[in-house]
Amino acid sequence: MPTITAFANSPDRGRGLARDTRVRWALEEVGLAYDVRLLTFPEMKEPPHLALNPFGQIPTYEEGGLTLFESGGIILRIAETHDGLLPTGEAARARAIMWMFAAMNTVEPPIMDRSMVLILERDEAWFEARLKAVEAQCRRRLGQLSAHLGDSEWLEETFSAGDLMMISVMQRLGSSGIVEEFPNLAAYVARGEARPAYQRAFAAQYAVFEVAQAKG
Ligand code: GTB
Repeated sequence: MPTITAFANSPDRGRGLARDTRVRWALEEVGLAYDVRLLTFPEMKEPPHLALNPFGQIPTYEEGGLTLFESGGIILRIAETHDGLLPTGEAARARAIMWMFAAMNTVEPPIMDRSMVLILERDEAWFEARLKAVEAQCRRRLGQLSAHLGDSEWLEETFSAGDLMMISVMQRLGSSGIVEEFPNLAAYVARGEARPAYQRAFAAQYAVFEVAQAKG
């Protein structure tokens, strides 16, 4: 059974935005049971965890003698070693992997920029102008994605790790209302979130938040 790491006390307060959720979702999609090792922020910066991830972050993934970090690398490993997240045809498989990279390298950066502006630059004189600029970038990317998706259910013929990653990335826009400006993308995110595997993953990470709350 693989072991993943997650925040003992996630700053997202159980909203499922920390990146262990996407890994949990992938594990649930392929029906692979897993253990979770919860870490405090100080523990993430100590040698035992740095030996797993030199960047001192979660999530990590341990399976037998193999240790991985980076949610994309972990999900690709899960998808490549189990049925359910990548199509069998070579070309379709390559395109599903391409969508994983598109999510992480093309769509996620402006979304992360927006989060960072909101966290780090709120008191700066340029805050409003900068937020407007990064939100314009988010809208540009989502507009392009929306045009591609059209009325399709998923990015390609069948649900894949590419959809899992793309939906996970867009969730970080949260209550900004930006995803809802593109009704087909809002419906796409809702379709992903309605999947039983996602529901189980969300519930599992939420349970961690509830336990942390109870402990105070
Ligand atoms: N590229 C890596 C991956 O995809 O795995 C990035 C991993 C990463 O950013 N990990 C974060 C982390 O460990 C947690 S998920 N941060 C602690 C640190 O760097 O010291 C990112 C995250 C954090 C918080 C929220 N939130 O509060 O809403 C959402 C997402």
